[in-house]
Amino acid sequence: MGFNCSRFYHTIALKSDGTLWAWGWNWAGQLGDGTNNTTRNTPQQIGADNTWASISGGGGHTIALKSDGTLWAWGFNPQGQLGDCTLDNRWIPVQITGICDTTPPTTAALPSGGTYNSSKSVMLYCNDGAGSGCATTYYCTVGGCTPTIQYTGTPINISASTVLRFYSKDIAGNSEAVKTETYTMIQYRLR
Ligand SMILES: [Ca+2]
Repeated sequence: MGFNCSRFYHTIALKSDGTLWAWGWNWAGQLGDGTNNTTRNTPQQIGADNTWASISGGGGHTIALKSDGTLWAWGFNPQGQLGDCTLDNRWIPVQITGICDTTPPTTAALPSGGTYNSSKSVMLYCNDGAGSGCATTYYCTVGGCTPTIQYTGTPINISASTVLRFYSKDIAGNSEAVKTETYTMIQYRLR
């Protein structure tokens, strides 16, 4: 178990199982438990991840590394000390990429919508250009739906006329507007 006490009354602990715990004064969200100004007098687990590797507490903020080498920060941020390209206090860990990315990614469906006479396996491709990188793509296949199904890279099988709606988020948290592709299936019969 590793400990790090910051100078301003919050404590961060890393357990040997890779989980992260915090308690103490939380005036700027520095505990990372999603609350602000909620003083905690017992250890709170921060998220559910068990891949935390290293921690450091600042004045009102916390910096941590995961075992995959990614850098995360949260808490007090009026001078940009988190490095997340904002001056907003963060109440949960946010990934610090070193890239100030304010542009949403762009997602394309392949094949695109159209009229087909056989079922299609549709892939979604997210591109974030030189930004922070694509994080998650969501889709749904009922007309007018809100995309909430996480696209995992497995093709979406479209065997009947379908309105596919989808969008992606990048690592910096930018979301693109929901896109729509309409697939019309025509059945041919042998006479
Ligand atoms: Ca971006």
